[in-house]
Amino acid sequence: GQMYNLDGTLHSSGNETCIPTFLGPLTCAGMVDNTHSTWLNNGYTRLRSYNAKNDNYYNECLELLSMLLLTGNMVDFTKVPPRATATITANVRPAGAGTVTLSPQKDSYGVGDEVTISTSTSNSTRYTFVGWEGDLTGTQQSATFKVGYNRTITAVYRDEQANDLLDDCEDNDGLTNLGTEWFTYTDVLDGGKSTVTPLTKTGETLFKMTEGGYNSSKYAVKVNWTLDKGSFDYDPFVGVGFELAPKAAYTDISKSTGISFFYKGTFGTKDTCDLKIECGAVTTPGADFCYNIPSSTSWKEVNIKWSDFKQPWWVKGDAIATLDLKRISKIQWQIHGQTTAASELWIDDVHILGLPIEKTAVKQPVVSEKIFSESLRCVRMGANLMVNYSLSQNGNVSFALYNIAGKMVKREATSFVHAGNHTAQINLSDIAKGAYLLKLSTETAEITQQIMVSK
Ligand SMILES: [Ca+2]
Ligand SMILES: [Ca+2]
Repeated sequence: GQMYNLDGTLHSSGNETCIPTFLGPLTCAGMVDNTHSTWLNNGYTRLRSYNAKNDNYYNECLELLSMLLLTGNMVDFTKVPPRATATITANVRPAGAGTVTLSPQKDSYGVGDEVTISTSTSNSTRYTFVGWEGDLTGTQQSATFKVGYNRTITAVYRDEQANDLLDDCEDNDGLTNLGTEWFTYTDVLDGGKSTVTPLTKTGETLFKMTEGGYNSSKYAVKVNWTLDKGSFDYDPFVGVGFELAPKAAYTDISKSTGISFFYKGTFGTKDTCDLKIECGAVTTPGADFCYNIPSSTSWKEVNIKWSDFKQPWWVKGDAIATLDLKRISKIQWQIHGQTTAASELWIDDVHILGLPIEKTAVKQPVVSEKIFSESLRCVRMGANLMVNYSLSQNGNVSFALYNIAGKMVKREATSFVHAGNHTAQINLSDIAKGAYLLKLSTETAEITQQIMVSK
């Protein structure tokens, strides 16, 4: 079960995924005087953190009711008449994608009235309806409900002409359309024993797509994992994600409004999948803004506004940050939990909504470069790759090209080179299209650079 310290924080022996059964009353107990404001704040913050979780019958409503009753702030219905009317505010996102109709259409509805809400697009070749957001869920374009409270409802559309596709994976490389890498990671460096397949390694092993994507497409991102905490103190984790800029640099995505993608995957009942944004404004480890992704056995689309991302429930004080969209380095799906479950997650058709993404030169008949060291640069000249590099001392130098399976496909003979700047020429005419790693080796150092060869 769940245990609390008397300041409202979780007790170390407590189980943080359990339902917060008596947290509401406990929090109320902190209201006796203002010396217990930390206790009250901790309890309130924790209650709010449960809004996306299925905590069954001890839900937030009961918690809040108990708080209201115990504090005397509960409305006295013998004196105050219950709400008789409510309003419905309807929006469309992105603006201009369509219209929303309420039937009957009124400024104010009587509580208990039945209302049908429906949406249609302004341009069916351009916009696809994704679903309802706010005070209505579901993916049917028409829905009927009974009025009970003021609702704000948004019809969310996907703009098929928006040039914001991050990756549909169809080019079957380990890179996004920004030219940045997909990657995976585990808790092994923290003492955990979790595994993820495929496992990438910066600068060495590229992510590999899997056949069988959303909507009968050819490829998608897929990871398999097992969770095992080993000697790690906290919940074991694995993750998959993409960089927005190479080498953990920050990118400005403030022109965008959110992220959409298709996924399917199942997470154990005690496990969670969070979509996390790595932002330069967050300096406390683990305090990243995140959004909970529920299990789905079939392909499902989600469309999330940046403002829906929240920091974890335990974040307080200096760890509280603002999501600065001008300083984003990566976005990743992290699965963490308490089981040793093995499962899988598929991801496809990722859009950074509203961010203009011009597909990089990866598909053009050139070699796209990615610099891992300032001393190694590649430029395509016809069928040849011109490799510019510099040596700090005289020595023997060799070049080798590896495919993403790690197999050497080409090797240039070792030669003795003096210190300074040099250019080597590697013929690529017999190299098949795809992603490769170029490795420069001396007696004392190795430098690798990822290159894309397109014909
Ligand atoms: Ca790609
Ligand atoms: Ca695909």
